[in-house]
Amino acid sequence: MRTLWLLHELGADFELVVHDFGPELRSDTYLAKHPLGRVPALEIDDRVLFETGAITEYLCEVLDSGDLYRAPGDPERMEWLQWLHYAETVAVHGAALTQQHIVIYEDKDRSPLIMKLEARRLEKTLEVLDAHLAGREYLLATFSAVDISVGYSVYVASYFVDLSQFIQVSRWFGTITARESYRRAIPSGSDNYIYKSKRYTCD
Ligand SMILES: N[C@@H](CCC(=O)N[C@@H](CS)C(=O)NCC(=O)O)C(=O)O
Repeated sequence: MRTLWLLHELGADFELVVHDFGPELRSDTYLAKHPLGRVPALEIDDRVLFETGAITEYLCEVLDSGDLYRAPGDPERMEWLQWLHYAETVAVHGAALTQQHIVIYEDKDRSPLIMKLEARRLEKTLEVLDAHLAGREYLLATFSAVDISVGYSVYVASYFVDLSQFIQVSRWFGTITARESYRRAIPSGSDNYIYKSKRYTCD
């Protein structure tokens, strides 16, 4: 979704190939694109690139006309890289919670302790974002690819924590998700859409 959101924002000409989670991702054909059988994988210039952070950086490098990227030498380069990678820090807690609440089917196999711990650690990452966003419209001086990267992670987080407790994050998330590119990237009405509930808690 991060990559899709970015591709729309970049106005790129691309073809989207959707794979169900399951055996298809473990086929030899797909494993040749992504050796862990995960999404996304980007096929570009007759080569394949995996890892969303790298995909974000590469797409910005080759397709952005200047607004979304902060190239080496840009005064905001350091912060751009920081938030690009911070997105992954937030995302791993979302991924762990998705695994606990959704991927593991049986209650007996779930761990309330892990669920609580991961939700709390996720909230800590949002506290940092909330403090940073005070007095700022976006993560950097203007909207950039890192708003998309972190925005996606916050989108996942919203299924596991109450975002309204983070006033600045909620305001910023509202602003970035009002963009047409976001609306085009979010899953809609799909039967195999992973989050069926508005919010998952273990209390
Ligand atoms: N750090 C990787 C994470 C990739 C990843 O774990 N993707 C998940 C979906 S968000 C996936 O494909 N899961 C399927 C699986 O693990 O079988 C990236 O950002 O590309």
